[in-house]
Amino acid sequence: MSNHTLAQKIIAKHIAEEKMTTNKEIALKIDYTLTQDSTGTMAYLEFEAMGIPKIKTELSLSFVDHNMLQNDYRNADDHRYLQGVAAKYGIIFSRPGNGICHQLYLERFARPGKTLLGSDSHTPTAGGMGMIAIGAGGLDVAAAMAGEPFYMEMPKIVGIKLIGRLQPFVSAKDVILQILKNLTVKGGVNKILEYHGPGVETLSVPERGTITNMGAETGATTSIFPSDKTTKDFLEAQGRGMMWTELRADQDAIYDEHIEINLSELEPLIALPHSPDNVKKVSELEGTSVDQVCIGSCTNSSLRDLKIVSALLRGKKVHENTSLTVSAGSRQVMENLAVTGELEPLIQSGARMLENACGPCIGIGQSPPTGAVALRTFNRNFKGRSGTQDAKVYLVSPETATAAALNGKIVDPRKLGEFPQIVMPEKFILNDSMFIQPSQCSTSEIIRGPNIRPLPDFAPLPKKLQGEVLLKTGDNITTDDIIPGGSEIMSLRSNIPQISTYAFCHVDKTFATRAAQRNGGIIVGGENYGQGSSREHAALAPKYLGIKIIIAKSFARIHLANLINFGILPLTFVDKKDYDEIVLGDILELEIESLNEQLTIINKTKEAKIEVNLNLSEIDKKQIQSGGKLALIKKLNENNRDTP
Ligand code: MIC
Ligand code: SF4
Repeated sequence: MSNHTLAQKIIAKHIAEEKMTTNKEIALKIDYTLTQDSTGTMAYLEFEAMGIPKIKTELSLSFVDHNMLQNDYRNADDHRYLQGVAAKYGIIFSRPGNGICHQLYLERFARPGKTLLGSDSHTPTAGGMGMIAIGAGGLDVAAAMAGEPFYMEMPKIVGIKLIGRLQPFVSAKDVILQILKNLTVKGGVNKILEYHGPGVETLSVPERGTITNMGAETGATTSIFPSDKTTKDFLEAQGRGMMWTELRADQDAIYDEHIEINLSELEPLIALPHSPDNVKKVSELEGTSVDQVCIGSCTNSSLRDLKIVSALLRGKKVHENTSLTVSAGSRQVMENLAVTGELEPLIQSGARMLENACGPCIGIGQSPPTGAVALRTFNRNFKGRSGTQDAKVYLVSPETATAAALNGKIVDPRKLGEFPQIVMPEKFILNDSMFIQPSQCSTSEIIRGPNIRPLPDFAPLPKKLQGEVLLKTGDNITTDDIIPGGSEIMSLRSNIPQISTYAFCHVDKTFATRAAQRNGGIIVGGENYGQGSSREHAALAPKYLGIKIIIAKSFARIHLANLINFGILPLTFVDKKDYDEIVLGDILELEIESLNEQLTIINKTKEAKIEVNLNLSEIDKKQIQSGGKLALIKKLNENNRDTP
């Protein structure tokens, strides 16, 4: 190999069977997996259904970090179930309060050159450590724990050359906001964003993690940085120096696409409501009153970020009209801040210290007041995700967030004066006591609360499908639109019949009832249908309500895979103009003799034909024909058991 990108090198080492041909399906061997509580309950119910006695990966982790409010027994029951499953199957369990999965993973487990599959769309955070880390639905992660490879389209590799050095008060968040401005929320679909160039060495591992984390918002399969001296130093400071290995692209690596970013020229940036790619300069919005500032989330909650925030707040007070919350990404971050005296300025400034968890990022607490402006260091500002439908959420760096918290309005952080010098520890204070190793467990009993319901069984697709168009959406519909977050609905993640009643509740209140009454139907979508989260509930709930077909202009990667996994046919318009010809209430019919690449839908109401594409790999076809991926895996396992 002499002209390979770093991503290609790691994929080549993990590829099973096929060649690495762009846009062709490949099977990737998965070394590590991670789950979090909100997607984990379903993933483990699926894993249990596979009948495998122990996980087959090198290492699998189960984090509890999303819904931790425990506002009734259901959430607490989910946590207890997850802990029992981890003990039984050999999975490391990260206790509630330990921190956010992606931050913890980067600190304690990420290892250059390995592959990671996680049931969370921000799993690519670990790409900051030179890994191929991919977000997927729970069922794909369960299959990886059972030893199955991960099937995906071989992505194009986009080379992002970084030159120059970030100026004071401009940080990693501004880099990824600039990339989002260029690429938009769908510009990364089926691509890997690979960083290279002299600017790379100016960024620390957590800063790289901010960039790879939010690469997910471009729709990219993953993002990756080289593993260099900076990576080595970080691993050594985490007491894991022996895990380092140097990894970089070949000198003459051939990228499919090129982007160049001059870090020296970047300014503080801000994503406006309601999309992470709606990016402007902070200076253009100066003076806008700000009601709430939230610092944290898997994008910006590292020790580096909170040290800066602490230094900027030292000796100052949060503006009286603005509420500031701070959530550290991990207990390690919290402990290190406490020991160096950097927690105190946060407390004294009036910042409200929240638990080390996702919290407000997914609408669990801190919903802003009616019509409020909130500045958040998070990665998504989809309408209503904060829990307040008419709130205006802006995405910013920790520096810009702090400037707003102090001034009660949007201010270019470069006006805050001298940029503070922070000192990163040569050795982090380490404490792994909140990780429970399976060998530590005295019992491996799995306790299921009454809200944890078995997975529904789904029948294989019939040959003839007919249904009414029950919903027609615009572009970029998010999985938050399909199944919203918030602690109430997230407490139902292990109960498909219940959670299904909330499908599209903020888009069309009548959808779930109409779907149930008509025994299902059809959804029509625009571009990038299903962007955002990996939650497979966004496929499972419509499936449970009887939806068998979704016709869209295009689909987001993880959601597309989830639809196929649960046997919903994802069709795309051959001619996108046909989208305009379908209206709510039309009756559509599709006969499927075989799962061809092009199919014809008959609009019975309009007596018109619509040509649609069905892009399925051979394995996808088998899944759809068997009633979904789980049914197929179960069938294969039974056949194996029957063979002497
Ligand atoms: C998100 O940021 O939307 C989530 C909540 O982390 C989701 C996972 C989930 O829905 O549980 C994600 O990003 O995959
Ligand atoms: Fe948690 Fe928000 Fe990160 Fe999702 S994006 S993992 S909800 S912090």
